[in-house]
Amino acid sequence: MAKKTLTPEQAKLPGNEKISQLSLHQTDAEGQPMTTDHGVKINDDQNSLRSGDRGATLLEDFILREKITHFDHERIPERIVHARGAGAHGVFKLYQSIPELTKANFLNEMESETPVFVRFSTVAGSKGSTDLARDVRGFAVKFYTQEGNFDLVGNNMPVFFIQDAMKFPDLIHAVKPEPDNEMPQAASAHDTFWDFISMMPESAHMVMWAMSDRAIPRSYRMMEGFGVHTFRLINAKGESHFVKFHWKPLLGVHSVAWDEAQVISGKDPDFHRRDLWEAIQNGSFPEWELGIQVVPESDEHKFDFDLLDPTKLIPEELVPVQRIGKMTLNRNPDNFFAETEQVAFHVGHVVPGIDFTNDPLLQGRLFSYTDTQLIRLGGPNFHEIPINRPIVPVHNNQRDGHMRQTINVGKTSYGPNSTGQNFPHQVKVADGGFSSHTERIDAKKIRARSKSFFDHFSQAKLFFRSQSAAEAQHIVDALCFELGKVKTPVIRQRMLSVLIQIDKNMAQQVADYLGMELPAKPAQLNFSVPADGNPKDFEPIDKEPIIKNSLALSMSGTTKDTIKTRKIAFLVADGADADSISQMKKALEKAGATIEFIAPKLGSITAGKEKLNIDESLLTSASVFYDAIFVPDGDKSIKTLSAQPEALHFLNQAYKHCKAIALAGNAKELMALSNIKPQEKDKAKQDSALLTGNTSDMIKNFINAIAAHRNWDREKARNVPA
Ligand code: HDE
Repeated sequence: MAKKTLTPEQAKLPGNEKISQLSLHQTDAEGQPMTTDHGVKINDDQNSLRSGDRGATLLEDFILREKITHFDHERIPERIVHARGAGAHGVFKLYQSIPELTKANFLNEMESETPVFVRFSTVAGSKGSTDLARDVRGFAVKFYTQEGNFDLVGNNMPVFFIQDAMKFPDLIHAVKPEPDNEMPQAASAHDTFWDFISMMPESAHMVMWAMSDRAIPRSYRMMEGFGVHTFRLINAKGESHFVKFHWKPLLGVHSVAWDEAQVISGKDPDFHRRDLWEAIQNGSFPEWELGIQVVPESDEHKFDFDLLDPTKLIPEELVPVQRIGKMTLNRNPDNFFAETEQVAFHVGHVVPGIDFTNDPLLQGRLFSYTDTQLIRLGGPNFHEIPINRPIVPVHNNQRDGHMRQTINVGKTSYGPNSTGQNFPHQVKVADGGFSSHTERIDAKKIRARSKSFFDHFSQAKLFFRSQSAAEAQHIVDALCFELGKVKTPVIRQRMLSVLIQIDKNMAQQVADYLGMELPAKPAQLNFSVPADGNPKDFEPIDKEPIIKNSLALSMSGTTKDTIKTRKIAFLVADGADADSISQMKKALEKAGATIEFIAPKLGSITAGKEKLNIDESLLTSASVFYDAIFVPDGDKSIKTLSAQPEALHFLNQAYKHCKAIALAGNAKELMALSNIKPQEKDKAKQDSALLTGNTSDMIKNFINAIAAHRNWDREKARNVPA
C-alpha cells in the first residue's frame, strides 16, 4: 500500500511528539495509483465483473467483493453514553511544579509540553444527534505523558446524578429514548427520566446543574471541566493529598438561550463541532487552565459532606482552586473515525503520582471503561490503535487477540522467566514503577451506603441560591419545559416534592406553570431502598448549606472582558455605507472578533465605491449563529433590508436572545419594523446592548456589550420569549 508520511511541518500544523507518532500511520493518496487492500493496482473501479453486457455479476469479482465487504463493516457500535462528540489535539504546559503534592512527571517538569487529545461530547444523544441538546457535556482529556497515558475523563459539571455505579445503567436507561418507540432523541424531557429522578433525591444537586444554562453552552471553548470525583495526588514520599481537578476556560463560561438552542438544533446540529473546528483552523486556539483543589489527608472529615460523595463539590470559598498549567488545543484531527471515534478514554488510566479514592461511582467506572471498549472497538488490542498508543514504549506479556498489530519477538511471554533473562522487568517505585497508595482499610464487607452520603439537598440549595436572577429564572423555565413534557401527573407531582426541598418559591413557580398544587412533604422521598430496608432509614437528611452562596457556581461573574473569537453578523445590502462598515469592522477585528457579511443574496454588494463579498445569505444563515448584529448606515441598504422579512426576523430573534445589536445612523428605523419594542420603563437607551447613533460613537459600547455576552436584563420583563 502506498504510504506517504506527512510531518506536522509538511501539514503546516502545530506538532508534538504524539502528532509525530500519529504521522507514521497517515497515508495520503495524492498522486498515487488505486490498489486493492492487498496492493494490487486496479484498472476498473467503476464496473463489476459480469457475464456479458447485461448478465449477472460474477462471484469471482474479488475487487467488487472487497469493496462492498469493507463498506458493510464500516460502522462500529457507538458509545453507549457520550456517543456524540468532537475531538482536538493540543498541548499541556505547566505553570508551576508541585513536587510536594505529586511525583507525576508531567506535573513537575517545567520544560516539557505534554501532548493531549481532548474529546467533548453530549451524553444522552446518538452519534448523529444535535450538539445543542440540554445535557451534560463530557470533557475527556488524554495526556500522553513520559510515564504513560493519564486520562482525565470529566464533565462540564462538577457533580453527578447518582452516588453509586450500581445505578448507572438505570439512570442511562431512564434518560435515553424510551424503549418502545425510541423517542425522544437527545432529550431528558420525558417521563422515564423524570420518573427515575423523582425517586432518587441524591440527584437533586446535579438536576440543578443540568437544568441551568450550563447544559446549553455557547461553545465547547467556553465551558468549565471537572474531574468530578475526589482523586489522590501522591508525592515521592508516598504521602497522599485529596484533589479535585478543574479546567477553567480563558474565554469565560457562557451559554446560549434555550429558545436559541432549539433553533440552532434545526439550523446547524453541528454547531459546537463546527465552532471548535473553525476556531482551531483559524488559529484561535482554545485554552483552559488546569486547576486543583487540594485537601490534606488530615482534613478528610473537616467538611460537612463526604469527599467520597460525587454529588458534592468543594466550594471554592472553602478550598481555592490553584491554577497550575494551561492546555491549548491547536490542531484538528486528520480523520474523525481514526482519532475522535476510536479514542478510548479510561478513568483508570493513571500515572505514578495520581491515584483513586473509594468514591463508589469512581470505583464502578474503573471497571466500565475497559469493558466498554472491548465491545466498541472489538477486542483487547484497542490500546494499539494509533490515537490510543502512549508515546512511551509498551512491554509486557499480554499477547495475541483480535487484530494484534505488535510483533513480539522471542519465545518468552510469561514471567518470571529465565528464557528471556526475566525481561520485561518490573520497575522499582523509586524508578517510576506504579504502586497503589497503601490506604489502610479495616472494614466489614457490606452492601450499603454510608450515612455521610444522605444529605441530598444542602448543595442543591447552595447552587440555586448562588445563581444570578437571570440564571435562577432559566432554571425555573427549564423545569417548566421539562416537566411540562412529562405526561404522567404523578411523576410531576413527585418531582415537585423534590423541588420544595430545594427552594419553595422555585417549586411554586413550576407548580403554577404545571397547573398543580404544591404537595405537602410526602411520606417517602427516597425510593432507592433494599428489599429488606425500612424506607424511613433512607430518607434524606435535611441540612442547610454552611456557606450562604458561592460566586464560582454562577456564570454571571465569569470573564466578560474579551470578544476574542466572537462572531458578529453585518447585515448589509447594496448601498451600505463603506465608512460605517470599515470603522466597525476594523475595531471589532482588532479586538479579536470575526465578522461575516450577510445580505439578501450571495455574491457581492456595493458599498460606496467598494465591492464587498458576501459570506452568507439570509436564507443560508440565521441570527442564532452570531453573538451580535451590526447594521451599518446607508439609506439604500436599509431600505432593502426593511422590505426583507428575513432581515427583520434576524434582528428580532437576536433581540429576543438578548444579544448586542448596533444600528448605525438610519438603521435604527429597523427597530420598530422588526418589532424590537423596549418596554416603556427600559427604553432603548437604557438597554446597554441595543445601540443606535453614529458608528464611531457606538463602537466602544458595542464591544463592551458583546463581551458581556448577553443582556439578560432584557428578558426581565418577560416580554421576549428567550
Ligand atoms: Fe462515563 N462512561 N460512566 N462518566 N464517561 C463512558 O466509556 C460510566 C461518569 C464520561 O469522549 C463510557 O468509552 C459509568 C461520570 C465521559 O470517549 C462508559 C459511570 C463522568 C465519557 C462509561 C460513568 C463520566 C464517558 C461509554 C458511573 C464525569 C466519554 C463510552 C459509574 C466524571 C469519553 C466509553 C469519550 C464514557 C461508563 C459516570 C464522564 C460506558 C459506569 C461521573 C466524558 O464506559
